Amino acid sequence: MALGKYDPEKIEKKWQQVWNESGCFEVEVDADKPKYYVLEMFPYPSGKIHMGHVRNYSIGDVVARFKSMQGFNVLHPMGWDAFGLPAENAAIKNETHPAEWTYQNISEMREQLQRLGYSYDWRREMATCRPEYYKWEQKFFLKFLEKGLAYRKDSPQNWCPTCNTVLANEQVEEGLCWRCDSEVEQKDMEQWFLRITDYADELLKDLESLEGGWPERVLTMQRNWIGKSYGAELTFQVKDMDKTIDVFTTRPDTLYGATFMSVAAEHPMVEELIADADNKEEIAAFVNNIKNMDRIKRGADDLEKEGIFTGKYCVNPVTGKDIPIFVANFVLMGYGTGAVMAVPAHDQRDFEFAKKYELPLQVVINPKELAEKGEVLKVEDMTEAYTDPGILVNSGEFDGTENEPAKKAIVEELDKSGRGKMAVNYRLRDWNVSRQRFWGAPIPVIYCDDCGAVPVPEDQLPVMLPENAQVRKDGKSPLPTMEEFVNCECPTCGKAARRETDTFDTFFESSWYFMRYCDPRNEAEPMSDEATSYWMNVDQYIGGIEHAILHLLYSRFFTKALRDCGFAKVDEPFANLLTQGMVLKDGGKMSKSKGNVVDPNAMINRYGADATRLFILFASPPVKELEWSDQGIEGAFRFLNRLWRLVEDQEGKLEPVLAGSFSDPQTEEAKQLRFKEHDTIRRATRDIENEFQFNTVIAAIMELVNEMYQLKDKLGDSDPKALSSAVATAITLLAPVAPHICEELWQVMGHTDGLTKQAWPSFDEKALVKDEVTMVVQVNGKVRGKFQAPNNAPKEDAEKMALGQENVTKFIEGKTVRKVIVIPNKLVNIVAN
Ligand code: ANZ
Ligand code: ZN
Repeated sequence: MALGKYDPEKIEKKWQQVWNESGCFEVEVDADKPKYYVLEMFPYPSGKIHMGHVRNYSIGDVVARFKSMQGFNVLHPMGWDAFGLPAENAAIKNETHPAEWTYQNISEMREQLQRLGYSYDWRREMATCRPEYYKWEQKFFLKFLEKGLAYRKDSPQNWCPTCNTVLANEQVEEGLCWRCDSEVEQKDMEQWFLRITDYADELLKDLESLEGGWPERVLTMQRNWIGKSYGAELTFQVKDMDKTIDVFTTRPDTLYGATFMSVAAEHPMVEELIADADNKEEIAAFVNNIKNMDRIKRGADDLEKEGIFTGKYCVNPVTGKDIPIFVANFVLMGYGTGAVMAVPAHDQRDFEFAKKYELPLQVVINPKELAEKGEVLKVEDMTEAYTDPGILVNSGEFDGTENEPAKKAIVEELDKSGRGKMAVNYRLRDWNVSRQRFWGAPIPVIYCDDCGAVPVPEDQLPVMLPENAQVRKDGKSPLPTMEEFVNCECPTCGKAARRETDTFDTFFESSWYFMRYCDPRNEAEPMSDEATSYWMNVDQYIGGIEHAILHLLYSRFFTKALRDCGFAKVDEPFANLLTQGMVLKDGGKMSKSKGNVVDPNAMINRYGADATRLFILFASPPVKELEWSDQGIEGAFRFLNRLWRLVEDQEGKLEPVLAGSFSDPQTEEAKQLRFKEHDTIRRATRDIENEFQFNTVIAAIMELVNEMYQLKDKLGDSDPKALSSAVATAITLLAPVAPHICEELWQVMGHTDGLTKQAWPSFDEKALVKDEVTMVVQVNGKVRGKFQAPNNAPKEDAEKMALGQENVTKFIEGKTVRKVIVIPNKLVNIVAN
């Protein structure tokens, strides 16, 4: 029976069904087998997969299939990050329930992923919006409360008075609400926080253990986000008041140069400070204005520095001078103490501020170059702050010391009178997990007039999100108006009470899903120790760089917090991280808003899943950007056809041998093919193991296929298995990339067992040693000829052969050979005169 034309649709469906029925990707804990956990960041069920998904999941699939062929017990799960705002907005638009929209999208996307033939253990699939999943988050939260890792705090939030909701910083555009353009206010709200700052040090320190496994730039981003600063807290006396103000500074060495103080608009002292100012109203209005500014902008470097004098002074503890206290827009309450000792000569923000408000500058750090010449930096010469190291000047007893040691010395001096101590500060803030949204996991708390905030008792979990909720046109969460949800009994005193109507930030769900995958159907606990201690941590995590900070940091935090709450014995979630490059089209990012999206479905319809996968993996290494090209996918499709025709042409002649099995070549052609075959195995293995460079793996396989085309008709009957072995090798190596066609061709060869469980072939060193090599002859350093010599011929033999060359005799006639230098397998240089 002729093989016929390559018809991807037919064979892809066929093999997907075979895999599915055989359950070949379903895995269980198996203590006798080494495990490998490969995970791609799970998708938000937006409705359709895009090329970015295809790239992410194709990379993961090759890793999974490759590791499985290498003998690992491979866990490769998939699921849905199913809570979130888009579902709510879509539901408002279509007048449906967010659940309906979400489940519909999930089923469409699942089908698309299945068409691509990914090797997922689908039994482990989960959607985070299901109570079977989020009930464990509610349980974690109760445990966090018990441990003091979760707490409630009043804090200023972006608030839109028209939409009646809190907005994320990203949803505030130039001070206006992204939806209705109303002016955003800062409103103090009680919110639930997780104490991620308790883990700041461990989160920072453990980044060292990820060195080598994570991209350096992600480690740096995490380090910066945690932002550990070493410095000091210094106390300033307020003039004419029985009050002090503490500042956090990283530069206590500049204390003698502090000529004013800047405090945040939210600083608790502001009201008192301005209480008897003549222009109190003006100051209050200014302060209010700052409070309503977008907090992101307030922290930006290019912010126009603004401030106002409070009317009060404090005393510089070392100079004894009175210095004015300002409220300044760039000082943030959430960092340090919310007050800054301003050193305009050595801090750029203070410099700009001082210039604007004509405040005095005092140089206290002198550049070494000037100090050596006996000069001192002059304020008149400065166009910007001098922020580099130097020698202290105008600093009393500390004059002449280098600024680094002066930091400690000055703080020690102040410490004697209780006015200063060394301090560490983190940029990292506790994580606000409250959202005034409907489509999220309910926070399991009940409010009682008498008992306050009471945790929902564990036996009442899960607190279910009502399925009959009617989303509201105005975008507000329907939860607060649903009596049947809100009204409840206080678990402590039994009085009528109200349920919390905020839901968790959706980052909650993605912070532990990788653990639940280890044991997704466990109804007794979130995950068993047995499962997590076998499968965790994730050996290879793959996803976009956009998650470099938040998702990865929250996941690391959760892993540690869950460990400390006794849920799993894991310290770090992801041993290795690969951030895949973006998919581009015509040089720009492929995205809906740009209108340059290539629909994966259309590509699968036209060329098949294998060609789509092959193109994506061939076009560039995983970490680099990938430029979409129509010719590229056509090329991939052509190559698969070429492989198909090679097998078709040999149908009936091929034998069901394993990759690399042919070993005893009788002819030159067979030897040559065997060499290529083993060289391909060598290169493929090396390149996959080196950052998963599938593109060069595929290039090597293409070369092998070319070689087979060259040699197939020249191979004699003396080497009946030579071609079969090489075909088996090409198919086996290509299987992780283009699994359907390879399975089909494997079967055509006569194999009856599937390709998915075949071992990854190993190469034979001996096959890579060529019998003959070409050597160059030089006379006095000039190339005079070439000759064939046996591989690794002894030096004397090579020398003899070189001297016997006709060309060479011509050049040394009448001369004396003084010296012969032989570089084995390469070159013979004859020195003669
Ligand atoms: C005096 C000084 C002199 C400073 C100097 C710097 C240079 P990092 O490194 O980010 O920790 N600062 C402290 N609290 C602040 C707040 N709430 N809002 C805005 N700025 C604040 O930065 C620490 C420095 O940032 C501190 O050291 C303080 O200014 C300022 F030549 O104190 B410094
Ligand atoms: Zn009560």
